[in-house]
Amino acid sequence: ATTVRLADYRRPAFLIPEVVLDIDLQSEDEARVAATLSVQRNPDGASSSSLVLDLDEVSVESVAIDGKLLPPERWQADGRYLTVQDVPASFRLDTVSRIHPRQNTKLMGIYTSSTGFFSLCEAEGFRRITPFLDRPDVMARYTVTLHADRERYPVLLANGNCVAQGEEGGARHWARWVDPFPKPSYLFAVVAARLDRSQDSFRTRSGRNVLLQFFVEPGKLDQGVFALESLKHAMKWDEDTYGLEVDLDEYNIVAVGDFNAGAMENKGLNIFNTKLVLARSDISTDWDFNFIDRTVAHEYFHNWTGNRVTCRDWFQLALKEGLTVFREQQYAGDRYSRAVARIQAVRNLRTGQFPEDAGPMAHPVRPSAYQQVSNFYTSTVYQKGAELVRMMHTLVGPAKFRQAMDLYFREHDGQAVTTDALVAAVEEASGEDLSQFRLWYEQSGTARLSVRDQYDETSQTYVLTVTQSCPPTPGQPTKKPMHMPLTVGLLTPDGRELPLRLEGEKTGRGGSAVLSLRQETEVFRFIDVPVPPVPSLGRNFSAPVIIGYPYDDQALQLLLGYDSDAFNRWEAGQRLAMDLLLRGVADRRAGRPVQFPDYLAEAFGRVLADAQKDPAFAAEALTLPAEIIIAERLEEIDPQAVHEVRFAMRRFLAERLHGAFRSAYDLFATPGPYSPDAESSGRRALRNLCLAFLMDLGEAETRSLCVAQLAGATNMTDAMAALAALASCDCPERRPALDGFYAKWKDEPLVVDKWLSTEALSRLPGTVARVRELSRHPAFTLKNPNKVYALVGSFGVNQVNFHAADGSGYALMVELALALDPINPQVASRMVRNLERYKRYEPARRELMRAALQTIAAHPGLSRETGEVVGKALA
Ligand code: B3K
Ligand code: ZN
Repeated sequence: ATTVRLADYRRPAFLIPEVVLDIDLQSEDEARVAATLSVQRNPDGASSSSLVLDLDEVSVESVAIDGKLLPPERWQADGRYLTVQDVPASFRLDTVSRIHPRQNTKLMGIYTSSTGFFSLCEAEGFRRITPFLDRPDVMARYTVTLHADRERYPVLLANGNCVAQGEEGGARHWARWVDPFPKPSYLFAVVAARLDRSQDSFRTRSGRNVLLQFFVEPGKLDQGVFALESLKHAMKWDEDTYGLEVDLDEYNIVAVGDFNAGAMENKGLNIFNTKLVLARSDISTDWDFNFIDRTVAHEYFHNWTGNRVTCRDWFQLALKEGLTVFREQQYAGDRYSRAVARIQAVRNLRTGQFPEDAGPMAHPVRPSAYQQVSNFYTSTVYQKGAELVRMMHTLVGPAKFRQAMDLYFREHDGQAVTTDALVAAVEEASGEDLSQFRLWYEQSGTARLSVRDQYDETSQTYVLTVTQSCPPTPGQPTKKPMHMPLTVGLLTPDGRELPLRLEGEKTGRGGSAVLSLRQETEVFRFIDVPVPPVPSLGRNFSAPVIIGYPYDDQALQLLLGYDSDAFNRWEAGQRLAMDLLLRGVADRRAGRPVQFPDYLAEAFGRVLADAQKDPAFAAEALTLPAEIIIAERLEEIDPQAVHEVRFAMRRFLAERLHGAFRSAYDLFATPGPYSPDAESSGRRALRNLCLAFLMDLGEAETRSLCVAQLAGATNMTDAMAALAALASCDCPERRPALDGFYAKWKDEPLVVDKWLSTEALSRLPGTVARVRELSRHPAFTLKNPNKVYALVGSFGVNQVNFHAADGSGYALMVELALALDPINPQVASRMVRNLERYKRYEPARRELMRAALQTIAAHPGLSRETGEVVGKALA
């Protein structure tokens, strides 16, 4: 396997400032691509007599320089490169090539979906359209002419503005698009399809009118209304928050059902997976609405953070993704509950990124080597990348951070830069020395903070001692201490917030202090502390680390009830439950009875009793740590034990709080017509959480309630909550509910996905066989990523059934991943990642998982994408 290294980065030998493409979509099977590139030797690059262009599954027919066809001995095309020999310093290169959209099941480059032709180029898909220097530091102005059948593909789109269009002989038509902004090839996009269109407009604060258009499969325009509203919100938010305006006359969004990613920020032509853009209350849940709003905003925010200022190379992916996820999180915090948005982001980090950081694919936010860049669109780059930006924001404060962003755009607009450009801008605008902070981009692994404290009554001082460490990760046996903010508060034993004053400070700091950690061990001495306080550590999750402090249950109950920081109120509840869950797992494995204390039920009961104040927060606070998060805390993972203990705790709470859950279920009914706003979705979240707890007891009365909710639901949130509860309940109502749901929704692909996923997530025995059966169901196909994610992806995170003790879940994963690999290697390698952490499991499962990985590794013709994952896992 070839490894690409950051250390080997060289500036391109040639630049291509202008690209003219003529794409003739002759049939679904074949398109002719004529490219005219203006090529210049790069004065800053290495000198080379031949031009080497990237190429992938493109057949090159002819090559000409300055209008003269080159004889075959002057150029060679192998599977990966087109090499043109003895080229001048500056010239026009014409190539004519053929591509095969319908055979393109990898869905990278130009491919077909039910209504026509679509494209996805990030990261290395443009080379699947035409030979090119397919790297983000080669930026060009594009002029694109598309030709296609007029009847079958009435909509022809590309980046930028449509400058001309017309009819052609033989029932065909054409359109020409010019994108005025130089861009890297990964932001290139085209669409030629039969689509319905709706339009709107946005007036920028400088008074320009921008045409907004939404394109979707015929008959589904009503499902695009929400996304267009989100787009306008996002445009306004970016003006208000960062002073950034949309820079185009026309901004188009296209929805497509076959798509490898969630969405793609192509300049002026965002292409979205239908799952992340189509919304209607009867088929989309509150969660879908929220995710769609954020994703539309995220792709729009990329127009500045990603498109105007882009990445020099793919090691710098977090430059655009970390920053854009951070902006998306700020947007969500402003539009919904700030605390709930933060809690959800942290839960994401803990379920996705922490395990990744503790496994064989662990890599720094700015990786230093990869085999396949597509394997590095990871939770580390996205979620941890956002946490790094957030830490800088916390360290310098919002005003300086905003100045830093202004500076960043002033200095780097139109450039392809490294992650350092952002750090340097923050440093320059704030005067803060971030040299040590840069280690965050280079070191992988989740850091630990071990916090100890001491109170001295006579001197009224309270001393916090914080020691940081970071476990070894692949290629990084030892780590240096990192610079990070630790936001803390101190509470009196009756729950009041103490003013904070560090020794040597003239004035106090109010109730929260941002402590700056740099040394391995740091000591903070607070003075004028009248009582032994309870520390609130890492408020608002100020750094992406694991904080260890010996809290007792009383301290946690105090924080859960009184901390002024909502995130840490939630965190206290999670710690309270986690301590008991871990004790439970230990007891169960030692053959001791698993029991839970009264105070747990009392603490949860108080949250429920208080829920009226903020139902969305209460729903988060009453959600137990996920199985994967509990597993992460164990020396050796026994997923069955984790599941049983967590389930036992749920049943304990459901029994003790039965009446409270039942009355909250009635109390939090949402009156009036459906709306996905924060308040009503919070009420639904809490109500459905009550239903889920009650359903864990499996009583006939609750089952009827659940069946009635499913039958009477006027929105998908309530329907799905009921269906998911029934799917994990061994009862006569179960099968008819699942079958009925499918029968009702079999013509709505996105709802069929929900059904597949619900079946695959069931905790009941028999799920492995059911998933295998569904993989042969007419509603399922390996060719559609959404179907694969719904069935196989959901199954892969099913902690009980994927990890079935007999290895049947692993065997099924091997079977499906190997069938998928030749069709869509990018998606297949993601599925295989469910096996990568086998070393963390108890011996029997460890061996079964290792054997599964070995079977995959030994498979002839395995893709490079999947090969990288299994290779690293088995190393
Ligand atoms: N930039 C795209 C990622 C596409 C990845 C395709 N392999 C989506 C996003 O982060 O906004
Ligand atoms: Zn992104």
